[in-house]
Order: sequence, then C-alpha cells, then structure tokens
Amino acid sequence: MKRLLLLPIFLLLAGCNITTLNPKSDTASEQSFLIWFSFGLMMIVVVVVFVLFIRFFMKYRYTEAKKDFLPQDVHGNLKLEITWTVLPILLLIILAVPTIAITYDQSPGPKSSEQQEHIDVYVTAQQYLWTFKHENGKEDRNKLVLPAGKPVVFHLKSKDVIHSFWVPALGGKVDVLPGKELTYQINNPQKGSYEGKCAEYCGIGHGDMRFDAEVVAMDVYQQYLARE
Ligand SMILES: [Cu+2]
Repeated sequence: MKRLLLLPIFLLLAGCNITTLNPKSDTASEQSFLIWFSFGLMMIVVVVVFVLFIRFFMKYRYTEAKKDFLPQDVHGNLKLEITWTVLPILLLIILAVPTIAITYDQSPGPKSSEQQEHIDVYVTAQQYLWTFKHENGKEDRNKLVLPAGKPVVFHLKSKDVIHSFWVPALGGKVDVLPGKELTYQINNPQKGSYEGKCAEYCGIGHGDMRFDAEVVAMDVYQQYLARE
C-alpha cells in the first residue's frame, strides 16, 4: 500500500526533465557547476552535522549508570566559539568566489560589451509569442535557430509586459523588459533540439509561450538564414 502511494511521486518526478543539470553550452555548464559546487559544499556540512549529532546522541544518552550524573556548569568555550564562527565564514567565502565571478561574468546588461566574433539575435517577446530576428533580417516565430560553437548575443526586448527568456539546456533565465533592451550571451551551444519557454508569468496564455531552440551546424544555419 505504501509503495502504491509513492507511485504518483515517481511519475511526477519522471516527468520533470531537469535539463539545467544536463548543460549543452559553456554558459549552462558554468551555471550547473555552481549548482553542483554549492550542493557539494552543503553536503559536507550536512554530513559533519549528522555524524556529530549521532555521535553525541550515543555518547550522552540517558542510561541507568548515568542516572544521577549532573554535568558541570561551564561558561563559554573560546576555542569552540571561534571554530563555529570562523568555519561558516570560510565556507561562505569559498562559495562566494566562483559564484560572484561567474555571475558577474554572465550577467545580462543594457548593452553588448562583447568585442569578439559572435552572432546577434534580436528577441522580441509579447503576449504570447516569441519573435527571433537574425542579423540578415530573417525572422521566425517561436523557433530559434542557432549555429553550434559560436557565442550568441541575444538582444532581448518586450512589446508589452515582463517576460523571461529561458532555454534551460543552454543557460539561465533572463527577464525581458518593456522599454529596456537587455543583452545576454550564450557561449558555445552544442548541436541539438531544446525546449525554450517564458519563465515569468505574463498572462492567461503564459503556459503556451514556448519555443523550439535548434542548434545546428554553421552551414545549416546559413541555409536557414537564406531561406525565405
Ligand atoms: Cu510568460
């Protein structure tokens, strides 16, 4: 019976495809590294806490022999207090260094700061549609085609409300704002078909605001651009 109750949970989990942890671009790889890194660090803390917990639990538990034992009164323990103050600070520093470095490096900005060779894609979000315009003027709706292995700079803007541009396999979500263009760079996407979606509730049709992201070889991308 109990196992039967677990079944819906497994079915639900089976349906959640966590592509964020299966990155298909350098940008997404750095982001998933941060997720695993912080998860690993947290697990170290969890293991230490649980080992100490079980150890103390065994050592100090009540027994017949210790029935009349009264622990000695103590006032503070400088060594312990320093340890449990310094250790968390160290952990936070270890966590902060790569997080801040990668976050600042990847943060979307009001202008494109990249000098290197890259592809520009102009993304317009509106209720409930994505339009992708390429450098030669080629436009497509709800279909984003990109060349593999090149840095891509997205110029994101909205026609109405706040949306959020998200292709989980290629990179984290970025808000798409009316009245302010943001740029977001995705480096070295790998060939494949990925799911893209709006990640900011924007109205009744929000759930349908999905698009296909296809990363193809450069020559296939050129052919796509040339197609009417
Ligand atoms: Cu939306």
